[in-house]
Parts: sequence; C-alpha cells; structure tokens
Amino acid sequence: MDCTWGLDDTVNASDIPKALRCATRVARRAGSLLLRHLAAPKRIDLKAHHDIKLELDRRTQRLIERLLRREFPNVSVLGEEGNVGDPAAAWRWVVDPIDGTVNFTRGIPHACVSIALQRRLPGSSGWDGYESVVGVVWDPFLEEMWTARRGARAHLNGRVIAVSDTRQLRDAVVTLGFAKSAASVRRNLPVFSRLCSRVMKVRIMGSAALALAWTAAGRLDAYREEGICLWDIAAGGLILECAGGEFHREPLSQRFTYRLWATNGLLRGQLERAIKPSRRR
Ligand code: LIP
Repeated sequence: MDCTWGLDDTVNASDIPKALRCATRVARRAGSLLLRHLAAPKRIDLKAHHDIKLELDRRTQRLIERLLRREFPNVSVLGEEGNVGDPAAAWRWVVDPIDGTVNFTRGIPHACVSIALQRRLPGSSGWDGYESVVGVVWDPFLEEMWTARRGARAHLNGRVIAVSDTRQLRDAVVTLGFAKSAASVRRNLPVFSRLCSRVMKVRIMGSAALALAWTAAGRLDAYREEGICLWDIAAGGLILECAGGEFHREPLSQRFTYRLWATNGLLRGQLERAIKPSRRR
C-alpha cells in the first residue's frame, strides 16, 4: 500500500495491516457480547422518542477501547459512547459498539460492531477532515465479517465483494434511515414517499453500517440517510468505496453528523432527481 501521507509516532504505513487484524479481532470479541445479550433483558440508560442508549453500549465500547489501546496505546478513540484521548489527533479509531441499538434492544438480530481507523487529511482541520484507512464491520448474528483497507479490495469473510450493476431506478432496492430526532424524521420522510413509487423496493433496516456493507456486496443498490453520525458510517463507508461504490457525504451543522448518499456508483443522479419536490403547476 502506498502510504504517502505524513508518518508520525502513532501509526505508520507498516502498521496498517496490523491495525486491520487488530480491529477484526476486537470487533469479533465485542460481537460476542451482542450475541450473549440479544435475548436478555437490557438495562436502558436513555430512552428518547426515536432512540435508545443501553448500558451495554457503554460496556461494549469500554471493552473495545481497552483492546484497541493495548495494541495501539497512542491512538485516540472517538466513539458513540465517548472519547479516549484527543478525537482531533492525527490518527483516531472511530467506534460504534452496537450499530442498530434499537433493533438489538428488541431482540432483532440486525445489528453490528463498527470499527474504523482514520487519519487526518493533510492540511485539513475540523471534525470531518479525515479519511478512513481501515474499516471493519462485524455482524455476529450472520457471522459476517466485512473488512476493507484503503487502496485494496473490500472483503466479506475473506472473499472479495463488489457493488451491484443496477442502472435503472425501477430495478433498484434502496435502503433509508430516519436518524434519531423528530426533525430528522421530518426531513427524511419526503425522501421515502418520493422514492417508493420510483424504485423497485425501499427497505428500512436500522443499521447504517450494515446498510453500507450490504450495498458494498450488491445486496442493496443505494442507501440514504440525513442526520447519520460519523461512528455509524466510518467503517462501512470505506468498505463501500473499496467495493467500487460511491460514499457521498455532506457534513451538517450538528457536529459529527452527515447527509449521506451511498450507492453502487451508478444511481445517485437519478435518485437525487427523484427526491426533488415536484414543480407545482
Ligand atoms: C443507528 C443507525 C441507523 C439510524 C438510527 C441510529 P445506532 O445507529 O445505524 O441508520 O437510522 O437512527 O442512528 O444508534 O444504533 O448506533
């Protein structure tokens, strides 16, 4: 892998394969907590109208932090459940310990562990000035390990994957998310209503990381969500890019949130036209 970016004392080019192996091991270990607790009663830390936070979210992230920092003691961790070290450092792990928490809370086996290693882009500043270099999404329920390293092909359980070649909306299976606030539900709802009649099917699954991984493997053709968080998509976005897809994200005013279009690289123009408000006559 040609690592021309600035080396520093936290990570260097020869560490990238080691980081991928480490993230894979850690994700699998964290996934065993999800498996063990899927059917168990859950301790809820916070319940909002469109969101749930579990004690197990925090416990799983603490485990991930401990294991990552055992091998990479100088790399910070930025996660849905808090940060360890400087989240604005040259290198950072970006972690979602349970992506699909509401599904998981209700015993729906569609959730995963998402771990990405990111590096700051040369000359960039701000929370969004990074790119993922390693991405791992572990689905413990289907035993599917999704992995990618920038500059190489994406893999599912060690086999190379690629996006679909769907070119027409009428043939497309698209997934959407509504994020976590009343405002994001309001903003995402028109997208749902305008797409339903134009595509073959719309699916709403509840895990951004798996939506990205499934698009990377061609199970889905596109995924859109407004108000999605960095930790939900940092690993899955790299997996999609390394599978030949398009990971188009626009930072929003709320820190660490995006408007996201993830596609097979062939559909974004049609999708964006399809969701435009129709001209009143
Ligand atoms: C979830 C995302 C999903 C989104 C949910 C939630 P979490 O992440 O994966 O796409 O629609 O609102 O943000 O909270 O389960 O890690």
